[in-house]
Amino acid sequence: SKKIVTMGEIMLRLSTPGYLKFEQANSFDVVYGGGEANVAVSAANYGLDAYFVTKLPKNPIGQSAVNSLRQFGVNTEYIARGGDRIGIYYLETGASMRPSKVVYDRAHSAIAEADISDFDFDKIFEGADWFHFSGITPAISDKAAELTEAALKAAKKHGVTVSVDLNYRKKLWTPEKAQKVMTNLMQYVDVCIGNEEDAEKVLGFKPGETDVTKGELELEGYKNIFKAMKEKFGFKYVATTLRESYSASDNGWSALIYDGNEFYRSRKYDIRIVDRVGGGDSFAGGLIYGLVTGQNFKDALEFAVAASALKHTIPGDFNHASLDEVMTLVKGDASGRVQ
Ligand code: KDG
Repeated sequence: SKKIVTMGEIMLRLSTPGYLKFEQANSFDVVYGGGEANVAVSAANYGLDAYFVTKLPKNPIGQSAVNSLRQFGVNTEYIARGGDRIGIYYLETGASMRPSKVVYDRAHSAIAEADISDFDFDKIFEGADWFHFSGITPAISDKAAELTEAALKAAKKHGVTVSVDLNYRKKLWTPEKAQKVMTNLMQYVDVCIGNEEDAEKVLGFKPGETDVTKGELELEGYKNIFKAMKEKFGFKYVATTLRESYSASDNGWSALIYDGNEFYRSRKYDIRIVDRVGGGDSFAGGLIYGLVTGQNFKDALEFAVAASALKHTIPGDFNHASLDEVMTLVKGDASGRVQ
């Protein structure tokens, strides 16, 4: 089976039960999650050999985070142990016209302070088929940005295909800093995933004259940006999810991919959101699965968007949808409407 490596931060997630606001809650629900960890769980769920690389403190909370990955079949043998703390994020789930809220408490986490020497990248990428990272990891600290570049160099040395989810996080860095760090990292990337905001904030691509805010016009804007991105960085594929927000809980959900020749838009699902955190990661995980197992890019996109539509119905960052469940949705009723 294919060896997939992802690297980043996994955090303790403390979310208010149900739809309680932070100010009302007397308890939190516990899960673990983080952009690239979520992608590793998706890959493992589909039967790929998924490895997650990070550093976690040598205490019972660090161990719980490791266990949460193992529970879903992610290989944790490359996780370094040590450092002071695990990152935490607090989540209040939105509903109707009330948006979700995220509060980070993650400065100086073990992975943000990790050294390149904590990892044996030659071993990690030996026999690997795919490496995935996101714009979150280089944003957590300058050291983590250096670590990301070291991983990317090793991945390329071993002939590994690389994907990125640009994943702009305004609470972690400014567009100026993001562009400085991420533009340099794009030389290692084969498959680039990012929405319009990511393309602008992380890479500085503006849609130009086109109004990208609505419907088909939005697609025109994406076409301009994707062409420019592919020209500048030579990506093999550029892809994004397309969210139409009817409310905080009801969205239209589809995706777009460009191979340098053709733009392909997936079918659209109407989704009722139970938990949207990890929605983008489940899309990345699905796209990686499709492409690494030899599906053509259109089928891979349909797989990814179906996987990600399902994630929105599942509480927690990880996508627990199985290969069968995703395939059933891909082959079945196009609406996928939740009544
Ligand atoms: O993509 C989902 C992530 O946003 C979530 O898992 C938390 O990693 C996280 C982050 O930095 O926001």
